[in-house]
Amino acid sequence: MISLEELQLAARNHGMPLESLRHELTPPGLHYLLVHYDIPVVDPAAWRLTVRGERELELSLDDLLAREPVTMPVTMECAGNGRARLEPRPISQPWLSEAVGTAEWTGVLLAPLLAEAGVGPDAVEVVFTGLDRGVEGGVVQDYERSLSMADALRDDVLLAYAMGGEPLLPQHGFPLRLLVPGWYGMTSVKWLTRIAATNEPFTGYQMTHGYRLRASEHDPGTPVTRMEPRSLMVPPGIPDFLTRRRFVEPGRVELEGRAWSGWGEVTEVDVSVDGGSSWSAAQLGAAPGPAAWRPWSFVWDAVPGDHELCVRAHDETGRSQPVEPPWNVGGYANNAVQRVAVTVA
Ligand SMILES: Nc1nc2c(c(=O)[nH]1)N[C@H]1C(S)=C(S)[C@@H](COP(=O)(O)O)O[C@H]1N2
Ligand SMILES: [Mo]
Repeated sequence: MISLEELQLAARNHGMPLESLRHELTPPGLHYLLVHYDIPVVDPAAWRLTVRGERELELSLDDLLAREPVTMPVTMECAGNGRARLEPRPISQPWLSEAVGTAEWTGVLLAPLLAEAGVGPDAVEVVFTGLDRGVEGGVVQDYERSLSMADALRDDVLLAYAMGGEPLLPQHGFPLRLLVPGWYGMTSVKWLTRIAATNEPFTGYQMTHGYRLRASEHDPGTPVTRMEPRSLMVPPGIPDFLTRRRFVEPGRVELEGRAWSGWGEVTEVDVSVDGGSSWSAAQLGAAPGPAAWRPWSFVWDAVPGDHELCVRAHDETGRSQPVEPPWNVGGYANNAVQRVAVTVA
C-alpha cells in the first residue's frame, strides 16, 4: 500500500492530468511538478546569478532580460515517472504515468555566458546550484546537478526565465532555471543561483547517489540522462470517479495522444486494443519542435465488452517501450507501455 509519506509527496508534486494531452503546449498549471525540498521565495530585485569560470559574472534578472531571447517548446518528464508501477515499489514520489508536460520556454543560451565567464579548456564539468536546500539520504544539501562540458556547451541548453511567455511560476523555478532539452527533468535545476565550472567531476548527492540506474544498493550504477521513448493516450470516453475506468459508446472512437523520446525523433507509435496481443500503427503528426512530443491518432471500432488499450512508441535510434517495467533501485526510467481499461457499452 502507498504510505502516508508517499501520499504527502504525491499531494505536493502533481502530475499532468492525462486529458491535458489534448493540448500541444501544456497550460502552465497543468504541467507536472516535482520539488524535492521547499519552494523558495525569491525577491527578483535582489536576486543575482553568479557564473564562475576564470572570471566571475554577477547577473541581475534585468541583465538576463536584456540579452537575446530564445524560445523553444520542450517536453520534460520526471525520471521517476512510472515508479509506482514497479514491484517492489521504490519509496519516493509515487508517479503513475503523468509526470510530463510540454511548455514553450524562453531564456538565454548557456554557452555564450560560459564563454564570457572564461570557462576554459581545464574545465571538465559545470555545476548548477538551486536556492532550495534540504536533507536527502541523510545528506544536507543544496539541490545541485552538473553537466559535462560537452553537454553544457550544446547550442540548445537554456537558462529559462519564462514559461508560456510569462515569468516562471514560483513552483517552476522563479526567477531562473536551467533547461536541458531531451533529458529527464532532474537536470533542469530550478531557482538557479550559481553556475560554476570545475576541474573535477562533481560528486554531489544528486549525481553520485540519486539519479543512477542501479541494480542493487551496492551497484554504483550508471547516470540517468535522456528520456526513454514513451507514448501516452488521452483516456477515451468518460471516467468512473474512483477507479478511473473508462466508459465508451460502441462505434468509431478516435484515440489520440502524444509520444516523445530524448534520444531522437519518434518514428512510430503502435496501438493495441486487445491488451497487447496485437498492434497496429497509429497516424503520426508533426512535433512543434525538435525537443517536443509528436501527436498521434488511431481510429478504433469499439465493440461492446471490456477492453485494455495499450500504446507504445519507437524512436529513430531503435529504442522502444517494454511490456514489462524495467526495475532499478531508484525506480527511474520506467517507460513500460501504458494500459487503459475501457468498458464499451
Ligand atoms: N532546484 C531544484 N531544481 C529541480 C528540482 C528541485 O527539487 N530543485 N527538481 C528536479 C526534478 S526531479 C524535476 S523532474 C524537474 C521538475 O520541473 P517542474 O516542476 O518545473 O516540472 O525539476 C528539477 N529541478
Ligand atoms: Mo524528477
